[in-house]
Amino acid sequence: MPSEASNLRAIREKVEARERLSFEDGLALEASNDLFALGAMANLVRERYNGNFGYYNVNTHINPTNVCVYKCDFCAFRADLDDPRGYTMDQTQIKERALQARSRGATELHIVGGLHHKLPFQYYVDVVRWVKEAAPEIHVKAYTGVEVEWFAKIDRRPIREILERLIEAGLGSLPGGGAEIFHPEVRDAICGAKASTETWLEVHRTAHQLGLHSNATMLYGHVEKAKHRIDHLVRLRELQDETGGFQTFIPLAFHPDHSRMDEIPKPSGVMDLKTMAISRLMLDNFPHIKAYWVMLGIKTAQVALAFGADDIDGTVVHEKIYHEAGAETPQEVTVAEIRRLIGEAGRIPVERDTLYHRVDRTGERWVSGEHIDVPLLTLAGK
Ligand code: V47
Repeated sequence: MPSEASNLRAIREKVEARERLSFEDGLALEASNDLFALGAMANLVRERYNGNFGYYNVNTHINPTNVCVYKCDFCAFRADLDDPRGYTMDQTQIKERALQARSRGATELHIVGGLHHKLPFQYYVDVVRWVKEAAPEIHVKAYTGVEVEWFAKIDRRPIREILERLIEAGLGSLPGGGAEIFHPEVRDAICGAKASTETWLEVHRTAHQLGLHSNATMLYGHVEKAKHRIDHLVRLRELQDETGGFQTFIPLAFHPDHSRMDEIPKPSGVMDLKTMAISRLMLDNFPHIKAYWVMLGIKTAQVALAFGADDIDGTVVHEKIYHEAGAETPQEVTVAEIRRLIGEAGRIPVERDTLYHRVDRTGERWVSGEHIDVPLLTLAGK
């Protein structure tokens, strides 16, 4: 049996030689508590791909409804149809939110929500249309793979047609939610009713074929084990090999408050940083890894910029999913504060739009500049 240190040494040599890490390598990384060694390896890859840049964007969240047919164990956001907490936004409210985002200079609206028992697919199409009518220049990143599969079910159409109708209405890309943990031992236990792993991957595959980019997430720190996290990353890496359509991976730390798993403690700082680093190392074909400050906390997100992350998301306003689950982060941080945090971490702050173009704010209105190309390397071991 090789010792833990010699295991890590062999992995470091692979990383330095730009070789792909195996499932077993992933497990060895998970078994290590040498946080500095993990961070140093992840940082090597992070800097190879994204140099010294630390990206952020200016965005707003809209959660059009919290009423949801599914009862995922981790969710504190959902409400039943007859729950007094339940809400559904109408055209006026959606447009107001889009105009507010526009006046604050947002380049992106992130739209996700519940799967309402009674709303037709047309409502979700209209949400996109209303936003584009109010703020045509804002990129709409909307609806997780789980929502898209729900639309296909209620509208009795194939996933491809659902996506085509959303694109026609103004959809710009898909967010990464709904992935949770792909392995059936965990998925069936915490959210078995909703879109299967295969369907989630199929929605993203189809989106990529239609020319959309998308993100991917992993919800960690609940009942899953190391092998489930590595399995999750490997499945994403395989789809990315096939399509190349993913932009960013976002590891999401579980927030237990008000959920059906509220007896589970929050993931520790060590787990947050380890998961970030391992994600960067395993997902060698993803251009970006995001430390989503809303869920990690601003301090951990800042440190994560040295553990594989190159992005800390946006100035997020009106986020509900984590805040309902006990996130203590503010609803918003200012651009000045984000830039200061990135700069203090020794990185160069760069504002990007959703599709990773540099944003130029020197004129009266923002404009998207050149695309940030990430030199993804041909892997020797592939
Ligand atoms: O799929 C729900 C997670 C996701 C909890 O694509 C929870 O840029 C922790 O996907 N504790 C939705 N996590 C959010 C999401 C996302 C966030 C930021 C950026 C992007 C992007 C996507 O939130 C859900 C689920 O995995 N979630 N409840 C909770 N209690």
